[in-house]
Amino acid sequence: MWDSLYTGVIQGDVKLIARAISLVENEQEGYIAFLEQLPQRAVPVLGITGPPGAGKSTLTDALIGMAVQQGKKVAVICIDPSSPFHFGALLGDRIRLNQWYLDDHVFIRSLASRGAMGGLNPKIIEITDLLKAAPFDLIIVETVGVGQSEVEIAGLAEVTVVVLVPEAGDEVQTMKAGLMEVADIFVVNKSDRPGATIFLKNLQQMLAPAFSGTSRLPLIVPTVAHEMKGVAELYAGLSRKIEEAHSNERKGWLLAEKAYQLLQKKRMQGIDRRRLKDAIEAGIRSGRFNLYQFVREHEK
Ligand SMILES: Nc1nc2c(ncn2[C@@H]2O[C@H](COP(=O)(O)OP(=O)(O)OP(=O)(O)O)[C@@H](O)[C@H]2O)c(=O)[nH]1
Ligand SMILES: [Mg+2]
Repeated sequence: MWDSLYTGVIQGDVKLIARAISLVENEQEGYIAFLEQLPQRAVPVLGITGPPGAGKSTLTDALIGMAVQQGKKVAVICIDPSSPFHFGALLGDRIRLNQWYLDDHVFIRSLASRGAMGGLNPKIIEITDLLKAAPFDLIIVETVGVGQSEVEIAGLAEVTVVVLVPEAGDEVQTMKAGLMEVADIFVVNKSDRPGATIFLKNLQQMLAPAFSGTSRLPLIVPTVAHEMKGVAELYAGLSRKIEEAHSNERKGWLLAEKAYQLLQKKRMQGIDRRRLKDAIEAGIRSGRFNLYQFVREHEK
């Protein structure tokens, strides 16, 4: 079974790619050996994050259009948060990216975010690596910026785009330091809305001192995604950032970050809060519970 999946992935058979993703997601026996066999092609991964409804899917749609026009093949992963404050994401993406579902230059897959912290999908590293073995020229991962996801995306993507909207004024004043560090490009989408010019200026003023003297000053690109305004500029900026990412030391850091996360998951395997609580309660009932002794016994 894995042999035919291997061939299918390499050849870009979308049905077999979809099946391989499901099997990896479900940790089907043999999946690690399968991943180890896959060739690692240097396909850039682009992360798109930002608050709910900022226009990430509309931008993704526009970027797919530009890439396809150049004859490129694109894979898109949409992470649907399973969190209660974001209903209907799946349907929204389906509708907005609809036109691409039947295009053989484009592969689209939705994955659930299963992390308690609103993070990405637990197998997102493995799944993007699987896609890198297939004949795609660009991989886009769209994720709603809640909880940990926007910091996680930066550990996954060569280039991270954070999409903001003018209404986010106050949020940006108190922008999480993490968000500022992860962005290679800030898109100010919905620039047709009132307050866009002031917002843009404030963002520039806020970022400039933070990055003065470094070469990592993020680009700021205003867009009106559904009218394709600014999208060509964004695409050009992206291409430049992707090239930079290939030529600098970021590659080593990215791989280190991935190795760290994979090792962390492996070491934490079988450790589960509910089971810990049950064991602790049993210990308390027996009248001999000591936290440090408990931890030492569970280290192995
Ligand atoms: N006025 C205006 N509306 C826009 C713009 N870009 C997108 N929209 C609209 O904003 C809404 C949300 O767009 P999406 O692309 O689904 O946003 P998203 O960030 O992918 O949303 P989630 O995935 O649900 O978080 C849609 O109704 C879009 O048509 C823009 O530049 N200006
Ligand atoms: Mg979306």
